[in-house]
Amino acid sequence: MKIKEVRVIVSSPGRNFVTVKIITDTGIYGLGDGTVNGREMAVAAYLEEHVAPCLIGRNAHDIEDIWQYLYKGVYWRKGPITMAAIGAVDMALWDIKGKAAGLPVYQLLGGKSRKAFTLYGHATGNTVEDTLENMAFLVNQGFKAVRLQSAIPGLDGTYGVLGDKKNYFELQSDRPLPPELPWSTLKYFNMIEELFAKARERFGNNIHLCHDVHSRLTPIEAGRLGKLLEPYNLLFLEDAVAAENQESYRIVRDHTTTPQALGEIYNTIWDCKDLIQNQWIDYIRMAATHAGGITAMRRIADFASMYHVRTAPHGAPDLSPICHAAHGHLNMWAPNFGVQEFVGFGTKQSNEVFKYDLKLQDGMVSVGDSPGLGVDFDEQAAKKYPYKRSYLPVSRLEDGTLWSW
Ligand code: GCO
Ligand code: MG
Repeated sequence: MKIKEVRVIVSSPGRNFVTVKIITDTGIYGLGDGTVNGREMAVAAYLEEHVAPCLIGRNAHDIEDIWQYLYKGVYWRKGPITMAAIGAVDMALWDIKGKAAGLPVYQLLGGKSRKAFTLYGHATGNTVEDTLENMAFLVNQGFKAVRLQSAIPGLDGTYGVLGDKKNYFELQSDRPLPPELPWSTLKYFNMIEELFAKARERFGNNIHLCHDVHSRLTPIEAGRLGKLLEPYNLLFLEDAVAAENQESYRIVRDHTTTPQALGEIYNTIWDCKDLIQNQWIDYIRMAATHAGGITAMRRIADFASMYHVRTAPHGAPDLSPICHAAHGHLNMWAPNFGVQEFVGFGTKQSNEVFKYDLKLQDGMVSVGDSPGLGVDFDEQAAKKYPYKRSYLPVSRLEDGTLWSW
């Protein structure tokens, strides 16, 4: 089954997505997601100019060989753009293999390990009360785990919480340049305990709670935060510290029993190797798009399972429904699956463009039996939504110092 054509489509049905369509000489095609938020055109150029010509004529069944060819074979390993390009191609090839076999991808991975997979939804708000109201909305729908984020009093704008009624900064667009948001660790510490204390008071102990710090703390501050939140029994604290230096997590681990989750910006298994091997983290949050596809995610999950680390794939709306579907298949299979982040399958606009075979019920998702990834992409509909330049915000301390986002 030879690869005949590789199409790269950048569209913006609500937000930008990079979609790869690999067409074979049998007529079977596969779809992949290569979206890197705020750097979409770099992936598109990488794919069109450097990757697509090398794929034409290859056997679409040779997923592993193509993966190695695009990773080792280019000399320049790793990096978000390279790995997103590999991720998109890899997903599309698994989609093709599944369609050719007449089987959903989770069957090719080894079959179902569970009936459905558990989600954590997002509750955010401008006040603790608002956040808890949004949490009530999710709890009433049957969600078993919720991530809580609340605006920080005294700071104008907080990560994941917008004043202008849109729920998430990820849905912003039409901004000429990156917006800037202030950060104060002191003010953050002054509010954070109340959020979790009130959530436990109102919703009791039978629901999982998570929180994303977005890499704003130093290791010792993260240790302190973990300790402060221990009474509220979090499922995990996410991205407490930026961990280019994986050793930092030894300090966090030494100071708290609050479980740690990490990995949404990682590209390869090497980025999380020490964290996993030393058992400094509990959940690995890498995404199929950014980590190099299903082939890489499978390897990472197996490696993590040796060290009691579970998977919790990134599920932000800046991944396209194709990546969410890839996670669905991985989550059905992975024996060490933990939880899946969920911010909806898509918007009204993106649902015009992407189709997927996933069913949400009671805070869990089941994956249908469609062959391959069970996704489709309407190229005509996508044409209505051309690419729009868009950026993530930048974070600064109140004195203007650039801070981790
Ligand atoms: C999450 C993430 C997102 C990211 C976004 C960046 O946990 O869902 O932190 O909110 O910030 O995906 O592009
Ligand atoms: Mg995050």
